[in-house]
Amino acid sequence: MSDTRDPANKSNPDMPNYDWPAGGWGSMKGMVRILGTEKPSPGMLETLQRQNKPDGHMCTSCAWGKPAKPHIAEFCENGAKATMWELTSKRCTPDFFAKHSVTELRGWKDYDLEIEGRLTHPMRYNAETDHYEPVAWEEAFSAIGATLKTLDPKSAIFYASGRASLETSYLYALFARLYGHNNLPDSSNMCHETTSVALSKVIGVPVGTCTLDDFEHCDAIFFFGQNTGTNSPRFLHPLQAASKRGCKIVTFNPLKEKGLEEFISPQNPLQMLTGKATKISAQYHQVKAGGDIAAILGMCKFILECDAKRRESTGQAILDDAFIAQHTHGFDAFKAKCAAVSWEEIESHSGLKRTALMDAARVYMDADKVIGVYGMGLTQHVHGFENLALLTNFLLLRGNIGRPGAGMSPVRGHSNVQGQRTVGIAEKTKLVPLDKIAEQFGFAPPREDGMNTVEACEGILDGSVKAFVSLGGNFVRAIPDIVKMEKAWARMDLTVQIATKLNRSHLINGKQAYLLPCLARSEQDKQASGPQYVSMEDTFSHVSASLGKRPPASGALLSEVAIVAGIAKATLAPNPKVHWDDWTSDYALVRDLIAETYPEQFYDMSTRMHQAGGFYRGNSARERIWKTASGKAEFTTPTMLSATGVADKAGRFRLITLRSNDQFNTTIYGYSDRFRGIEGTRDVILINPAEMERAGLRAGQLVTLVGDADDGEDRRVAGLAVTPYELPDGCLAGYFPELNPLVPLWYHDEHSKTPASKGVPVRIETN
Ligand SMILES: Nc1nc2c(c(=O)[nH]1)N[C@H]1C(S)=C(S)[C@@H](COP(=O)(O)OP(=O)(O)OC[C@H]3O[C@@H](n4cnc5c(=O)[nH]c(N)nc54)[C@H](O)[C@@H]3O)O[C@H]1N2
Ligand SMILES: Nc1nc2c(c(=O)[nH]1)N[C@H]1C(S)=C(S)[C@@H](COP(=O)(O)OP(=O)(O)OC[C@H]3O[C@@H](n4cnc5c(=O)[nH]c(N)nc54)[C@H](O)[C@@H]3O)O[C@H]1N2
Ligand SMILES: [Mo]
Repeated sequence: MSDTRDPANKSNPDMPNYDWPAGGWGSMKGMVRILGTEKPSPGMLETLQRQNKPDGHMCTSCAWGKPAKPHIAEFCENGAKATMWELTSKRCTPDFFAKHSVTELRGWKDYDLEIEGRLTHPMRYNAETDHYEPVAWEEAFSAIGATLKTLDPKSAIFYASGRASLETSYLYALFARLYGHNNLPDSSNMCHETTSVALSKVIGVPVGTCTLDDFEHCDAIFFFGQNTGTNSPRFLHPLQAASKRGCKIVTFNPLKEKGLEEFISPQNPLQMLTGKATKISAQYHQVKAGGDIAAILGMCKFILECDAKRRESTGQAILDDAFIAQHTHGFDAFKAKCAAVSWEEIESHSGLKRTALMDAARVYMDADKVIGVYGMGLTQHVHGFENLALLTNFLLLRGNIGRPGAGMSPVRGHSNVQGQRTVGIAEKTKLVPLDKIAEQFGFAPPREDGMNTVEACEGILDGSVKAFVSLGGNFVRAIPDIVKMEKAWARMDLTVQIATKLNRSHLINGKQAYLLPCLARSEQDKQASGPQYVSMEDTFSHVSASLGKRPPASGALLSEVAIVAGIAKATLAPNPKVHWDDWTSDYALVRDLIAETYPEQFYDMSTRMHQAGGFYRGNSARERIWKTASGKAEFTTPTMLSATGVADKAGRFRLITLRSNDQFNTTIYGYSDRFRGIEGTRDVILINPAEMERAGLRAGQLVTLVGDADDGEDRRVAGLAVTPYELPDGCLAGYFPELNPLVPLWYHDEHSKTPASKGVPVRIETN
C-alpha cells in the first residue's frame, strides 16, 4: 500500500500537530507507510509527542531508558510504529470471527492476522462450529476459574510477555502463588535470561550496571550482537553523541548492520533521527556467529601480553592491579588460559584476524572508561553464559565495572521485561521474597521452582501441562520447534490469551480456549477511583509512571489488571488479606503492596515514579558490592572457544535468526527491512557471495533449510530466496519467527535455558 502524505508538511490535515524539528523526519517513509495502512485514530500525533515523557505513556516497543530531559520527540521510528499499531482505527470484532473459522485463520500469515486491528470483545472458542464466539466477561472468568479449580495448580503455566505493567505483573505472580505454582516463565526466558543467570553469577546482579549518564562519560564502547538502528533506535542519540565527542565504538557483529556503521546517504536512518550523518563504529569486526568467546579471549590475551611488556619496560601496568586484587576472584586461572590458547585457535573460532583483535584491544587499553553493550547476539547461544562471562572478564581487567562511565550494559527487549522479573514474575523461587509474601497475604506459597519456557514446552509435549494462561505475547510462535509444539498445544485442557491483537497463538487452541482483549498502554485506563497510572522499569533499572490518554479501542475492553484480578477472583477461595476488587479500582494500592514486598527499592513508589527519568532501583555491582558466591567479581575460565552447541562439519551452517526493521518480535509491521535492503519478502536466507558460489547457488534461487542438529528430527523451512549479504563464511541469517521450526527445543544456553536462536545448525537443500 503506498502513501504519499508528507509528514514534513505541517498543514497535512491528517497530522494536525506536526511541529517536530524538520531534520530528516520528512523522509520517514517507514512511519508514513504504517500511518497509511494502520489508519491511525485522531489524536495519534499528540499521543506520540507525549511518548516517553512525564505524564505521557511509556513506549511499548523497547526497554531503552527514558532520559530525564527528553527530546522534543522522544520516540523513534519503531516506537512510533508500535504506538500506531496499537492505535489503529481497525477493529477485529465478533463479526470477523463469525466470518472466519479458526482453521481458516490458521492459514493466514502473521501480518494478515494482526492487521485486522484491535480485538474488541472477549471471545470463547466453540470447537463444534470451529469459530470464536462472544462471551460475557463474568462468564469467561467463572468458566476459566472453574476449570483451573479442577486442575492440579502445578499443571498450569502463567506466561508473560514483557509488556504488562509492574502493577499487573505483581498481581499476576501473586495469583500464580496463591493458586499454587511458580510456573511463571516470561519472554525473558527466550531473551536475556542468560543475562539474569550469568551476571548474577559473576557480578552478583541480574541486570546491567550502567545508567544512561554513563554513556556521556565513557571513552570506549564495545558493542556485541545488538542491532541498535532497528531494535533500540533511541540509543542512537547517545551513541551519536559519544562518537562525536571522540568515544570509540568497537562493534562485533557477523552482519554489517547499517545502524552501527557509518552514515553518508541522504536516505539514511540516522539522518532521520539526528539530521546529520555520523560515523558510529570506529571498528567493525564481523565475528563468526558464536565466535565471541574466542574474540574476547584474543583481546584479553593481547592485553595481558602488552601488560607484561609494559611492566618490563616501564614498570607500569595496563591492568588495574588494585581492583583485581581487592575486587575479583579467579584471575590467575584466566590469565593462564589466555597464555595457553593459541592465536591459531582464536582466529579459527572467531573468524577474525589476530591483527584485527589487537587493534580492538588497543582501543580498550587506551580508554580510561569502557562500557560493554550486548544483545541477543551474545545471549542466544548454547554457551551464551560464557559469552557474558568473558565480556565481564574483559571489563574487569581494568576495573571497568562499578565506576562512572564504565560498566556492563545489556540492552533489554520488551518495555517492561526487566521489571516483571523484579516484581515476582519468576519461576525461580530464590528470586522472590516468599517469606515476605507469605506474611503479607497470609498463605503458604509453593516453595519449589516452577517451569521456565523450555521446561513449559517440555511439559506441554509430554502432556503434564494442562493449562496455559498468556499475559500478552505470542508464545507458540516465539518458541523453538514450533511445528511439534503446535501439535501438542491443542491437547491442553485450557488456553487463555490476554491480548490486544490477533496472533497465531490464539488459533492453536486447547479444549477450552478464551481470547480476552485488553486496553493498550496508550489508552485511558479508568477505574472506580479515576484514571490509573501504571509503571515500568527500563533497561537501566529506572522505574517510570505511564499514563494512557487515548480513548479505548472498544467499550468492552478491560485493563490487564482487571482481567488478571477477574480470573484470580473466580479461581481462588476468599482470603481476608486479598482484595482483588479494591486493587482493581485503585492501582496505587497495588504499588503499596509492591513497596511492602520490596521496601528498599520501591518505597514511596507512587510518588517517586513521577520523577523525570524515573527513580533508580539501585545496583550493588555498581557500588562494587559483589553479591556472588566468593563475595567478589568472578573471572571465568572458559572450557570452550565457540558458543555454538554442535561441532562444525562440511555443509553445516550456523543460522542466525533475527529481526527485520519492520517487525516487533512476532508482530510483522510490513515487508521492508530497508537498512539491510531487503524488500517485499521475509522468506530469505542471507549468505555471502563466496559461500553462494561454493554451494552453487544463485541470487533469488529458492532453497530449503534443513535442521542439522544430528538428533534424528526432521526440521525444514522451504521457499527461502538466496540473498547475497556480507556475513562471514559458514554463517547464514534469516528472520525470526519464520525460521523457528529449525531451532531444536533442546538447543539452548546450558545455564539459563535461553533458546540458542543464533548459531542454529542447518544445511541447505536445493531442488
Ligand atoms: N523494532 C523492534 N525493536 C525491538 C524488537 C523488535 O522485534 N523490533 N524486539 C525487542 C526485543 S524483545 C529484544 S530482545 C531486542 C532484540 O534486539 P537485538 O539484541 O538487537 O536482537 P536481534 O535482532 O535478534 O539481533 C541481534 C544482533 O546480533 C547479531 N548477532 C547474531 N549472532 C551473533 C554472534 O554470535 N555474535 C555477535 N557478536 N553478534 C551476533 C545479529 O547480526 C544482530 O545484529 O529488541 C527489542 N526491540
Ligand atoms: N528464532 C528466534 N526466536 C525468538 C527470538 C529470536 O531472536 N529468534 N527472540 C526471542 C525473544 S528475545 C523474545 S522477547 C520472544 C518474544 O515473544 P513474545 O513476547 O511472546 O511475543 P511478541 O511477538 O512480543 O507478542 C506479540 C503479541 O503480544 C500482544 N500484545 C501486544 N501488546 C500487548 C499489550 O499491551 N498487552 C497484552 N496483553 N498483549 C499485547 C499482541 O497480541 C501481539 O500479537 O521471542 C523469542 N523468540
Ligand atoms: Mo526479547
